[in-house]
Amino acid sequence: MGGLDAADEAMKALRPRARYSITVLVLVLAGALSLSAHVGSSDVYCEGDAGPYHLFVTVRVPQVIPGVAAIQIRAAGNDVRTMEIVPMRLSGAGSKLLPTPDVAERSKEDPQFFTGNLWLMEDGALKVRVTVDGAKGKGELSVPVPAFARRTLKMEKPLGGLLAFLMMFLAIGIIFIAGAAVREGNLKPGETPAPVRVRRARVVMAITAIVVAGILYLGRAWWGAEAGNYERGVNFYKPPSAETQLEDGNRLVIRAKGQDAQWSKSVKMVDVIPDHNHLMHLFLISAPGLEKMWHLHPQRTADGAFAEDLPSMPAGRYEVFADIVDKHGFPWTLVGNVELPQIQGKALAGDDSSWSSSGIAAMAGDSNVSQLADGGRIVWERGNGSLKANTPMNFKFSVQDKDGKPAQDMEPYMGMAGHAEFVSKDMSIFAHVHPAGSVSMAAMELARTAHTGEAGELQVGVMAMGMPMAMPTPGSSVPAEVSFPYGFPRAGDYRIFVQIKRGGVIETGVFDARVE
Ligand SMILES: [Cu+2]
Repeated sequence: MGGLDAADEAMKALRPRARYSITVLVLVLAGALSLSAHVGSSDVYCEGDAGPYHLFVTVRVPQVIPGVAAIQIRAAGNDVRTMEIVPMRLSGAGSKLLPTPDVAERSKEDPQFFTGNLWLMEDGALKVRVTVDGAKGKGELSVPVPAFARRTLKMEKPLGGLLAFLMMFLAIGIIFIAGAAVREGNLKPGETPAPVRVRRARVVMAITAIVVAGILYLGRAWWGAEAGNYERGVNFYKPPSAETQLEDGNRLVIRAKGQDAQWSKSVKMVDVIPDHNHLMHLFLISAPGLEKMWHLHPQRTADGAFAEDLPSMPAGRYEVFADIVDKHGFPWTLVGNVELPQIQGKALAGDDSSWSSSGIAAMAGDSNVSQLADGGRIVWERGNGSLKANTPMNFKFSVQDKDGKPAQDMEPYMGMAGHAEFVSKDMSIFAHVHPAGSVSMAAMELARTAHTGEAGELQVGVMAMGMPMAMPTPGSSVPAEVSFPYGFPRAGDYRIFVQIKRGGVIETGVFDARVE
């Protein structure tokens, strides 16, 4: 492994050293509300196999780090005896050291449902390792968790008041104690202190007061520095901006710019690793209205930017979401927008795809059928209940041919049965999700190889080719039903783009969802 590298050092520098001050802030946290980051979607939803046991794992990532992550695990079968959970670094030295795992508690009402709380002490690319023991022996599943502080919690007024009062009480108390010690320290009971002692006591009290004031001043500066550090950490993990530039009429160049100056030193574009076949997944979504969408795969340029020769596109304003995964397995989504003129470009090729509305332009509130160009359709098996925010769900879609029968010509698209993008109407939430969940496939692969030891070092080349377990290999038959584990981070209107491949053609189904 060769120890920590420069990027790790830079990340460390951002991390507050004293955990205590932050811990106090954590304790003040009452009722975590969830906002911000895949973009706006920080909870982790993952479906996978721990050996013979099929699990649906939800990790509610805390808003502050260190903080407590709530873990919920549903086992598909009822043959699980015990379940243990433990947080670790995704890869590198920390991924091989084993802290003592916690036992996940089985729900009394629902014996297939397990919950637990884990302290996440560090930010960055972590994973939660789930170990299952049961009727079919042992199994293990590692779920990548991007951990980062999303905001600084303000101290509540009553607690602040109480702490200020205690501080003043101690500060003034120590001055009087010092004075009393000098004045009356070795007097016999009932004796009055000599005037010289009284005078000396006053001098000592004055000196103590100056020292105490000095300590308070330094303490305040220390607290300020810690808070500043923490604040920089929060900025560090905010979605970086995608700075775009159009060259030669149709070449879109994208540069990443972090919200913190340290970001570009830590996350180097030359180190970005491929995630399901591509270094970058670029989404251009027409704004407002989400009536058109392009899913493209720009190439990295020699100077650390990414560039794509755009296909023909109408003029307009587009929101830019560009997914990359850094070398630690941490997923970043660059966010921006661009005003494009009418583009005369090449035809779509390879894994690139696009969708534009024909008829169902406006977001419909709720919909469950999406017509495809060849007469087939995709149906969202959404059930009758209303959609609730922050609820783990399995989004099931069945693909039908023009006769309404399950499609027989399904093929893997970038190694998987499907890709889904969940986008809120105001585009403040964007999540690119797969049948294995909201985690990046590259991180999933890092997590897997790190614990089996089968790769040892990060074998980026192998990872680019080797498909993780959730990916069917080309040639194998892909079922006509695809599902995505996910949960909407908050109430509102969403558009879901479901992308599959049939008979060599990439098709996009579009669904609207109103979430309560
Ligand atoms: Cu994808």
